[in-house]
Amino acid sequence: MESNRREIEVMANLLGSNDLQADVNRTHFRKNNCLAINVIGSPGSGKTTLLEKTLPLLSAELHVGVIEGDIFTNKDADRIAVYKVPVIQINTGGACHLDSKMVSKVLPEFDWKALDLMVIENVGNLVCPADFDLGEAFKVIVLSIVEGDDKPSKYPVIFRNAQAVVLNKMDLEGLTDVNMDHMKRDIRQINPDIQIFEVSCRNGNGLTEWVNWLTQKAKDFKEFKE
Ligand SMILES: Nc1nc2c(ncn2[C@@H]2O[C@H](COP(=O)(O)OP(=O)(O)OP(=O)(O)O)[C@@H](O)[C@H]2O)c(=O)[nH]1
Ligand SMILES: [Mg+2]
Repeated sequence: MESNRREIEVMANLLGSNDLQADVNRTHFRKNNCLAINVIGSPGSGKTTLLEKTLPLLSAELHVGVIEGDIFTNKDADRIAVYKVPVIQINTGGACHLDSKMVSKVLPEFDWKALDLMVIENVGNLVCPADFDLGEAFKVIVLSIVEGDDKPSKYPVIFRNAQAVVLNKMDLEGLTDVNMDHMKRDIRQINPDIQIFEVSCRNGNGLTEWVNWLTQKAKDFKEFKE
Protein backbone atom coordinates (compact mmCIF):
# COMPACT_ATOMS: atom_id res chain seq x y z
CA MET A 1 0.00 0.00 0.00
CA GLU A 2 2.77 2.36 1.12
CA SER A 3 4.85 1.61 -2.02
CA ASN A 4 1.80 2.15 -4.27
CA ARG A 5 1.28 5.57 -2.76
CA ARG A 6 4.94 6.47 -3.32
CA GLU A 7 4.68 5.42 -6.98
CA ILE A 8 1.64 7.62 -7.45
CA GLU A 9 3.44 10.54 -5.78
CA VAL A 10 6.53 10.13 -7.98
CA MET A 11 4.32 10.05 -11.11
CA ALA A 12 2.41 13.15 -9.96
CA ASN A 13 5.70 15.03 -9.34
CA LEU A 14 7.04 13.95 -12.73
CA LEU A 15 3.93 15.15 -14.55
CA GLY A 16 3.84 18.34 -12.46
CA SER A 17 7.39 19.30 -13.39
CA ASN A 18 6.72 18.35 -17.02
CA ASP A 19 3.70 20.68 -17.07
CA LEU A 20 5.72 23.60 -15.67
CA GLN A 21 8.32 23.29 -18.45
CA ALA A 22 5.55 22.76 -21.01
CA ASP A 23 4.09 26.15 -20.04
CA VAL A 24 7.51 27.75 -20.58
CA ASN A 25 7.72 26.10 -24.03
CA ARG A 26 4.18 27.25 -24.84
CA THR A 27 5.07 30.85 -23.94
CA HIS A 28 8.09 30.57 -26.22
CA PHE A 29 5.97 29.35 -29.18
CA ARG A 30 3.34 32.06 -28.51
CA LYS A 31 5.96 34.83 -28.27
CA ASN A 32 7.34 33.74 -31.63
CA ASN A 33 3.91 33.39 -33.29
CA CYS A 34 4.72 29.83 -34.18
CA LEU A 35 2.03 27.14 -34.07
CA ALA A 36 3.50 24.01 -32.46
CA ILE A 37 1.76 20.67 -32.96
CA ASN A 38 2.50 17.35 -31.28
CA VAL A 39 2.01 14.43 -33.71
CA ILE A 40 1.29 11.14 -31.98
CA GLY A 41 0.60 7.63 -33.27
CA SER A 42 1.67 4.00 -33.11
CA PRO A 43 4.97 2.91 -34.70
CA GLY A 44 4.48 2.80 -38.46
CA SER A 45 1.10 4.59 -38.54
CA GLY A 46 2.62 7.02 -41.05
CA LYS A 47 3.60 10.11 -39.04
CA THR A 48 6.81 10.80 -40.95
CA THR A 49 5.22 9.91 -44.28
CA LEU A 50 2.36 12.35 -43.61
CA LEU A 51 4.91 15.06 -42.93
CA GLU A 52 6.85 14.16 -46.09
CA LYS A 53 3.64 14.49 -48.11
CA THR A 54 2.50 17.64 -46.28
CA LEU A 55 5.68 19.72 -46.61
CA PRO A 56 5.59 20.12 -50.43
CA LEU A 57 1.89 21.03 -50.32
CA LEU A 58 2.24 23.83 -47.78
CA SER A 59 2.43 27.34 -49.16
CA ALA A 60 5.99 28.62 -49.55
CA GLU A 61 4.92 31.48 -47.26
CA LEU A 62 4.55 29.08 -44.36
CA HIS A 63 7.93 28.35 -42.82
CA VAL A 64 8.13 25.02 -41.05
CA GLY A 65 10.52 23.54 -38.50
CA VAL A 66 10.49 19.93 -37.36
CA ILE A 67 11.50 18.13 -34.17
CA GLU A 68 11.72 14.37 -34.60
CA GLY A 69 11.39 12.17 -31.54
CA ASP A 70 12.75 8.67 -31.69
CA ILE A 71 14.14 6.16 -29.24
CA PHE A 72 17.47 5.58 -30.99
CA THR A 73 17.98 6.55 -34.64
CA ASN A 74 18.17 9.66 -36.85
CA LYS A 75 16.25 7.99 -39.66
CA ASP A 76 13.16 10.23 -39.53
CA ALA A 77 15.21 13.45 -39.34
CA ASP A 78 17.24 12.28 -42.35
CA ARG A 79 14.00 11.73 -44.31
CA ILE A 80 12.70 15.21 -43.42
CA ALA A 81 16.03 16.99 -44.12
CA VAL A 82 15.55 16.12 -47.81
CA TYR A 83 12.75 18.73 -47.85
CA LYS A 84 15.18 21.52 -46.85
CA VAL A 85 13.44 22.43 -43.62
CA PRO A 86 15.26 22.89 -40.31
CA VAL A 87 14.98 19.60 -38.43
CA ILE A 88 16.40 18.34 -35.14
CA GLN A 89 16.27 14.74 -33.95
CA ILE A 90 15.82 14.00 -30.26
CA ASN A 91 16.81 10.49 -29.20
CA THR A 92 15.10 9.59 -25.95
CA GLY A 93 17.60 6.80 -25.25
CA GLY A 94 14.86 4.31 -24.39
CA ALA A 95 12.00 6.51 -23.15
CA CYS A 96 8.72 5.80 -24.93
CA HIS A 97 7.70 9.47 -25.32
CA LEU A 98 9.12 12.98 -25.57
CA ASP A 99 8.83 15.28 -22.57
CA SER A 100 8.83 19.05 -22.30
CA LYS A 101 12.42 19.24 -21.01
CA MET A 102 13.77 17.30 -24.00
CA VAL A 103 11.96 19.72 -26.31
CA SER A 104 13.15 22.81 -24.42
CA LYS A 105 16.77 21.73 -24.87
CA VAL A 106 16.57 21.86 -28.67
CA LEU A 107 14.55 25.09 -28.98
CA PRO A 108 17.68 27.32 -29.10
CA GLU A 109 18.78 25.42 -32.24
CA PHE A 110 16.08 27.05 -34.39
CA ASP A 111 15.84 30.53 -35.91
CA TRP A 112 12.44 31.43 -34.47
CA LYS A 113 11.99 34.64 -36.43
CA ALA A 114 11.80 32.49 -39.55
CA LEU A 115 9.21 29.96 -38.35
CA ASP A 116 5.40 29.82 -38.50
CA LEU A 117 4.81 26.14 -37.80
CA MET A 118 6.74 23.67 -35.62
CA VAL A 119 5.83 20.01 -36.12
CA ILE A 120 6.94 17.73 -33.30
CA GLU A 121 6.78 14.04 -34.24
CA ASN A 122 6.58 12.08 -31.02
CA VAL A 123 8.02 8.60 -30.43
CA GLY A 124 5.85 5.92 -32.07
CA ASN A 125 3.41 5.07 -29.28
CA LEU A 126 -0.33 5.59 -28.83
CA VAL A 127 -0.28 5.49 -25.03
CA CYS A 128 2.64 7.14 -23.20
CA PRO A 129 2.85 10.46 -25.12
CA ALA A 130 -0.78 11.23 -24.20
CA ASP A 131 0.15 12.32 -20.67
CA PHE A 132 3.12 14.52 -21.54
CA ASP A 133 2.34 18.07 -22.59
CA LEU A 134 5.23 19.45 -24.64
CA GLY A 135 3.86 23.01 -24.78
CA GLU A 136 2.15 22.42 -28.12
CA ALA A 137 -0.99 24.25 -29.20
CA PHE A 138 -2.66 20.90 -29.85
CA LYS A 139 -2.10 17.22 -30.51
CA VAL A 140 -2.71 15.44 -33.82
CA ILE A 141 -3.11 11.66 -33.94
CA VAL A 142 -2.05 9.63 -36.95
CA LEU A 143 -3.92 6.31 -36.83
CA SER A 144 -3.42 3.84 -39.63
CA ILE A 145 -6.74 2.15 -40.41
CA VAL A 146 -5.05 -1.27 -40.52
CA GLU A 147 -4.45 -0.99 -36.77
CA GLY A 148 -8.15 -1.87 -36.38
CA ASP A 149 -11.40 -0.03 -35.71
CA ASP A 150 -11.27 -0.94 -32.00
CA LYS A 151 -8.21 1.21 -31.31
CA PRO A 152 -9.98 4.50 -30.45
CA SER A 153 -12.11 2.81 -27.76
CA LYS A 154 -9.11 0.82 -26.45
CA TYR A 155 -6.85 3.90 -26.24
CA PRO A 156 -9.32 6.71 -25.48
CA VAL A 157 -7.04 9.09 -23.54
CA ILE A 158 -5.15 10.30 -26.55
CA PHE A 159 -8.36 10.75 -28.58
CA ARG A 160 -9.84 12.80 -25.74
CA ASN A 161 -6.80 15.11 -25.76
CA ALA A 162 -6.31 15.65 -29.49
CA GLN A 163 -7.71 18.28 -31.82
CA ALA A 164 -7.42 16.21 -35.01
CA VAL A 165 -6.97 12.64 -36.12
CA VAL A 166 -5.61 11.59 -39.49
CA LEU A 167 -6.95 8.15 -40.42
CA ASN A 168 -4.13 7.09 -42.69
CA LYS A 169 -3.60 4.27 -45.22
CA MET A 170 -7.15 4.57 -46.61
CA ASP A 171 -5.82 2.92 -49.80
CA LEU A 172 -5.75 -0.34 -47.80
CA GLU A 173 -9.40 -0.15 -46.71
CA GLY A 174 -10.66 -2.98 -48.93
CA LEU A 175 -7.79 -5.26 -47.89
CA THR A 176 -8.73 -5.31 -44.20
CA ASP A 177 -11.89 -5.90 -42.20
CA VAL A 178 -11.76 -2.39 -40.73
CA ASN A 179 -15.20 -0.84 -40.30
CA MET A 180 -14.71 2.89 -40.90
CA ASP A 181 -18.18 3.77 -39.57
CA HIS A 182 -17.41 2.07 -36.26
CA MET A 183 -13.99 3.70 -36.07
CA LYS A 184 -15.37 7.21 -36.67
CA ARG A 185 -18.39 6.62 -34.40
CA ASP A 186 -16.11 5.61 -31.51
CA ILE A 187 -13.78 8.55 -32.09
CA ARG A 188 -16.71 10.99 -32.04
CA GLN A 189 -18.13 9.34 -28.92
CA ILE A 190 -14.82 9.97 -27.12
CA ASN A 191 -14.33 13.48 -28.54
CA PRO A 192 -17.27 15.03 -30.44
CA ASP A 193 -15.18 18.09 -31.42
CA ILE A 194 -12.23 16.27 -32.96
CA GLN A 195 -11.47 16.91 -36.64
CA ILE A 196 -11.28 13.67 -38.64
CA PHE A 197 -9.30 13.39 -41.89
CA GLU A 198 -9.37 10.28 -44.06
CA VAL A 199 -6.08 10.19 -45.91
CA SER A 200 -3.90 7.99 -48.04
CA CYS A 201 -0.30 9.10 -48.07
CA ARG A 202 0.20 6.46 -50.76
CA ASN A 203 -2.21 7.86 -53.39
CA GLY A 204 -2.61 11.38 -51.97
CA ASN A 205 -6.36 11.23 -51.31
CA GLY A 206 -7.49 13.51 -48.49
CA LEU A 207 -4.18 15.34 -48.18
CA THR A 208 -5.55 18.66 -49.48
CA GLU A 209 -8.25 18.84 -46.76
CA TRP A 210 -5.66 18.14 -44.07
CA VAL A 211 -3.14 20.64 -45.45
CA ASN A 212 -5.78 23.38 -45.82
CA TRP A 213 -6.94 22.85 -42.25
CA LEU A 214 -3.38 22.94 -40.88
CA THR A 215 -2.53 26.06 -42.89
CA GLN A 216 -5.60 27.85 -41.55
CA LYS A 217 -4.65 26.87 -37.99
CA ALA A 218 -1.14 28.31 -38.44
CA LYS A 219 -2.57 31.55 -39.87
CA ASP A 220 -5.14 31.87 -37.06
CA PHE A 221 -2.39 31.34 -34.51
CA LYS A 222 -0.26 34.08 -36.04
CA GLU A 223 -3.12 36.57 -36.18
CA PHE A 224 -4.27 35.84 -32.65
CA LYS A 225 -3.62 38.81 -30.35
CA GLU A 226 -3.81 38.51 -26.56
N1 LIG B 1 -0.18 1.69 -48.05
C1 LIG B 1 0.19 2.76 -47.37
N2 LIG B 1 1.36 2.76 -46.72
C2 LIG B 1 1.71 3.88 -46.03
C3 LIG B 1 0.89 5.03 -45.99
N3 LIG B 1 1.49 5.96 -45.22
C4 LIG B 1 2.64 5.42 -44.80
N4 LIG B 1 2.80 4.17 -45.29
C5 LIG B 1 3.92 3.25 -45.06
O1 LIG B 1 3.94 2.88 -43.67
C6 LIG B 1 5.27 2.65 -43.23
C7 LIG B 1 5.55 3.42 -41.96
O2 LIG B 1 5.50 4.81 -42.24
P1 LIG B 1 6.26 5.89 -41.36
O3 LIG B 1 5.89 7.22 -41.90
O4 LIG B 1 7.70 5.58 -41.23
O5 LIG B 1 5.56 5.67 -39.94
P2 LIG B 1 5.84 6.44 -38.57
O6 LIG B 1 4.53 6.59 -37.90
O7 LIG B 1 6.60 7.68 -38.80
O8 LIG B 1 6.72 5.37 -37.78
P3 LIG B 1 7.62 5.61 -36.47
O9 LIG B 1 8.32 6.92 -36.59
O10 LIG B 1 8.56 4.45 -36.49
O11 LIG B 1 6.68 5.56 -35.32
C8 LIG B 1 6.16 3.05 -44.41
O12 LIG B 1 6.55 1.88 -45.10
C9 LIG B 1 5.27 3.91 -45.29
O13 LIG B 1 5.61 3.89 -46.65
C10 LIG B 1 -0.35 4.99 -46.71
O14 LIG B 1 -1.17 5.94 -46.73
N5 LIG B 1 -0.65 3.84 -47.36
MG1 LIG C 1 8.37 8.38 -37.96
